[in-house]
Amino acid sequence: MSINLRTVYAFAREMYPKVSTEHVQYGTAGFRGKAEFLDSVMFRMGVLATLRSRYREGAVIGVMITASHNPEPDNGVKLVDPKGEMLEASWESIATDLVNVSDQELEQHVAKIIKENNIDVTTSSQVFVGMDNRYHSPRLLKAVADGVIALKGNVKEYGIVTTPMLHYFVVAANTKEAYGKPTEEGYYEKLIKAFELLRNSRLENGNYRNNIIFDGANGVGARKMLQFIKRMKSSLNVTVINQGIGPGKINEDCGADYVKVQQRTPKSMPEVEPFTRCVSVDGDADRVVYFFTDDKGEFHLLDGDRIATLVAGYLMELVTQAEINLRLGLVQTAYANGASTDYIVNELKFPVSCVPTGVKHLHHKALAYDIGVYFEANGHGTIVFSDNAKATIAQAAETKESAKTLLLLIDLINETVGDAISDMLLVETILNHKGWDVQDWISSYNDLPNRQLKVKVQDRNVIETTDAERVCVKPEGLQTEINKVVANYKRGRSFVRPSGTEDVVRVYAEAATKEDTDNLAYEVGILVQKLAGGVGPELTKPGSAHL
Ligand code: NG1
Ligand code: ZN
Repeated sequence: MSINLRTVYAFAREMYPKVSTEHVQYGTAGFRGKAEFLDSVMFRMGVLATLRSRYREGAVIGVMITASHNPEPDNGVKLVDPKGEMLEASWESIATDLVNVSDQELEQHVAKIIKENNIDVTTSSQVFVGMDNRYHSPRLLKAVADGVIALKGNVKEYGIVTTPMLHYFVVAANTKEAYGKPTEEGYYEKLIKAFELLRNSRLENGNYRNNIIFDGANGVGARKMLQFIKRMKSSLNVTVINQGIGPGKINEDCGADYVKVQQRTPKSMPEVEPFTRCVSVDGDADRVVYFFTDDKGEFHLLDGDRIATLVAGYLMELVTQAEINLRLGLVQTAYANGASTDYIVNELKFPVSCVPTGVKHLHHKALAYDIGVYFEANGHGTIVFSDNAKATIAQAAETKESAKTLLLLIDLINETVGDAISDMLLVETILNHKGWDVQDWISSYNDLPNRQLKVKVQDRNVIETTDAERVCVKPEGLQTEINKVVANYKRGRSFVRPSGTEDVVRVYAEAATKEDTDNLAYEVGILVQKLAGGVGPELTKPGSAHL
């Protein structure tokens, strides 16, 4: 097979011309931005995925089109590596350069990537593409597919799928189906079978009730949950809200990000009994948080930290009962609630590490353990098991019930990436086994009040951080000022970092009381505005009328 790089240029010029010269960067989750500027980015990512597949000797590479929890007008693209991981870091800069060259430079630039990476363009390649249900996603999917075709690669379109489903398909194909069948049906089958065996027809237990409200964020998770319901033998009664069939927009006033950041129920929440278990996922269903309202109407959140501690504690119990020797560890980011870290270290006595934001960092660190549990506070996370862990557990399962349970849990968990639906089924399994309702779950420790703010600045990259983003090294002096402010608050902690997915600086604050937390976040936000080139209106002081 011979390829003609002229074709790439011709496609780009005629069908996917670059309409903006603004520099874009492959960030925490690939490229994101307003959909109307993304056609040329998508086409070029199709080209890159094909090159990467050839570079990896024909292994399947995934391309997911989604802007996750972002508003509806946004879209984005991220590449999935052969083992289901995020694109290797050194290729992120290749992606960034490729997307930023002009149409005229494109042909030569592609030739340069091929040469520098010794890519044999005569070999075959395979790219899997999936998308969320934004109205512009089909158009962008076609652009990715054309990028693959321009380089004579093979493309398989999965249509509307969740991000974790696409990761699963990639791994299933690359393991020659050892991980499962690379089809939508194969995915449902694998998860539902494990879930139903784990229920073992005991649908309710102790305080655990078999009903849940599922907020689908008007995204792809809602559609897929409906498919799960069709296939589950009423092992769980799920009511899906924000299904995406009404006027509601993806992630608008609903979904995991809204519930977590606003710390309130989705706007369209129906009247439910106090203490009803509810979950929210984000637009592409790779994040999940739980919440409930108590008998006084007060909102309570059970976020990624809660899920992580629940899962870690349970896995430890099973490993202990199975009398096997495995290294367990939990990975968090600076956004983890301080109370959760204290609980893990002091109560669970579980090794815990902190890494920079972004799943790739968490996933990577988790691989260092036999059983690595990782979760971001926003509900994105999963559990990875080493080959050694799998072999040890399989052997123990010949005699120990708890090891049998562990084997089923491995099937239920989507190890490739955070998977909202798989994580939810995992939490449901654990709560059922423990006989817990949300009150039992939330009483394991008390979250510190916390608050996030977004601050607009001229150039967010003036902020540089170190120590897993907990310390800001640039602009000079900002950290010293933050330290002074934090010192005034009991149990105060705050840090700032540039977002990798939005053009903002994020401020995180936690403290002993809600009032203190709001004030601390505000004070640090003002420092960012002053010392890091803030633009736009001044932040509103907590307690004032506009808040
Ligand atoms: P940024 O925008 O870099 O903060 C957000 C989340 C990440 C991760 C990515 C990818 C927070 C504070 N940040 O990144 O954890 O999930 O989006 O979707 O939640
Ligand atoms: Zn997402």
